Amino acid sequence: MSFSTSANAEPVAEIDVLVIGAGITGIYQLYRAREAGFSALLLEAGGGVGGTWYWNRYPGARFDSESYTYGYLFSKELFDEWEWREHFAGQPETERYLNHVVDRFELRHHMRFGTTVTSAEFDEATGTWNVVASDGTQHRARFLIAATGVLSVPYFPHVPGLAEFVGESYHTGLWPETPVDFTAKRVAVIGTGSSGVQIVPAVANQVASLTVYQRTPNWCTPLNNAPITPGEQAQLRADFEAIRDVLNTSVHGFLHQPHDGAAFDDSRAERRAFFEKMWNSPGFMKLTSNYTDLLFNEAANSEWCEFVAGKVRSIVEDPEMAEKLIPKDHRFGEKRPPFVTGYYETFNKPNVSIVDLQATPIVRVTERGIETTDGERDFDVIVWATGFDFGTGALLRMGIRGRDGLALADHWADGPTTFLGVQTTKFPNLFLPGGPHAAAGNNPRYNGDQVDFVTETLVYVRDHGYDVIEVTLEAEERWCEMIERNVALSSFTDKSYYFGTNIPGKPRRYLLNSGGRPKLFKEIARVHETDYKAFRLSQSASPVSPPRQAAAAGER
Ligand code: NA7
Repeated sequence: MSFSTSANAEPVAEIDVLVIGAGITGIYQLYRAREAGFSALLLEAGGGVGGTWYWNRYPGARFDSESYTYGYLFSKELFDEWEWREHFAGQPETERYLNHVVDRFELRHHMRFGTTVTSAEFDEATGTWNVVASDGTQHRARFLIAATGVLSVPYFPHVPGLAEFVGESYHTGLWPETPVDFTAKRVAVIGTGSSGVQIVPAVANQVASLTVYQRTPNWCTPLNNAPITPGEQAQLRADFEAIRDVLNTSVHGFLHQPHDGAAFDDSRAERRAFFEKMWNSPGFMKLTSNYTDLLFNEAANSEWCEFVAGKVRSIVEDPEMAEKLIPKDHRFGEKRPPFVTGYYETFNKPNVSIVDLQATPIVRVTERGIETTDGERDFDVIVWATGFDFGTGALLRMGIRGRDGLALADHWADGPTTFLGVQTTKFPNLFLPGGPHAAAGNNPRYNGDQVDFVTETLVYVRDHGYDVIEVTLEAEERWCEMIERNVALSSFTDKSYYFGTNIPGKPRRYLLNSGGRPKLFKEIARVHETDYKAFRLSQSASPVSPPRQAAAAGER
């Protein structure tokens, strides 16, 4: 890294690659950029490594992808030496793992924590990004890689009186490093998405009372977690190459084998037995290995829903409570299904109650608690498990400006436009792995594909003597049309936050990659076959540093 002086005499750190975010994607991107010979620095708003797995440290936070399918696959040594303790690791184990990775590959030295990016502006003359951070540091980067994650801006609903509550108040996605003591406290949890249904059973035994404020119940099914036995550990190590091959190529990025039959190929009794098997299967298998037509055949879906509803009724002793916990407004797969451990059982405890916000909506938060249309309840702790500004939240809050000072927030006023979820027009040298249009399955696998592609792209630019790369409008439009076209093939509807519909005023746009991994692979292959025709490559007018391996410089 070299240092020069800016107009206002602040030192400016110059760097090839500036990564924003020390989550699973950013860590891998930093590793790959350095391995490819770039000088690289990573800025992270949090006090430590982990991203999602740093901020979401609430009790009960846990993977619902199998641990060894979520972790990195780029190093057999790493895979061999890290022993996940559970098939679905809890947040503390994941945070330890990511810290281990950072230290093992000597990345910490290239990271700055507690550093929020406040502005990032593209300088046309030099083809670089000028980045200012909350600690007053300035950085000039050839390539800016925002690995800021999709679930990194917590959403607090606009409830009157939010700031008036004098007790403790937390959002699951902004959980403090100092553990929260729930002992003998009166606790409210608002929200019953994946986070809410994880924290409820995790704190129920400690609290004096637990009141769950539910607007919409979800189709929760058991996670079926278990410790990884020594025999399984040995098998995982022995199978590393095969596991990596499956995870690097499978449509969803899971190891799960798809089922080969449709629901009504089976008799009713066979379906019942198969659903029982699914109920007892680990995590996402209920989606990835269920009947092939489960998500799109209404009769099959409703039979599965009826099966799950029956399970809820058999677990929850109070029939009225059970009915409240059974979704009535959406089928399985319309929203991202949560996976639970002891969630329904929690409602059999005498100190746990539920407030149905559809019957009695929240009126305001008061000094002492929460007022709904049926009265006020007092609390010591309120937990907001109310979700996130998914996909674009962080990217639109960093003051990113591209060509001609164009703000990303204006460029994406109607929703994100990308090519491969990796670049957007008018923002040269900016890359967005793990952002909108990225995933449609096990996130680290998709985001890892993007990081690999970004890295080989940076190498291509460098090795061909260019220093500016920008996706063409044509390529971006092709990708966006593909996303729109394939939304019909997705089981998610706009009841899901994947459309941004949980945030008032946010444009309704599909924020995942609706074409899935095969489309990503296909387009990446096309980029290679056409020698990067999807991008405009050029050399800036006043390059800051000469290209390292000048070859075919010039505009194209
Ligand atoms: P989610 O899945 O977006 O869940 C948010 C929950 O908060 C959901 O139950 C919402 O009810 C509820 N919510 C949101 N706004 C309100 C208001 N105004 N009043 C009451 N309840 C409200 O977020 P999570 O953090 O649970 O999970 C996010 C992802 O993290 C998850 O999918 C995994 O990928 C990991 P609604 O359903 O909108 O009626």
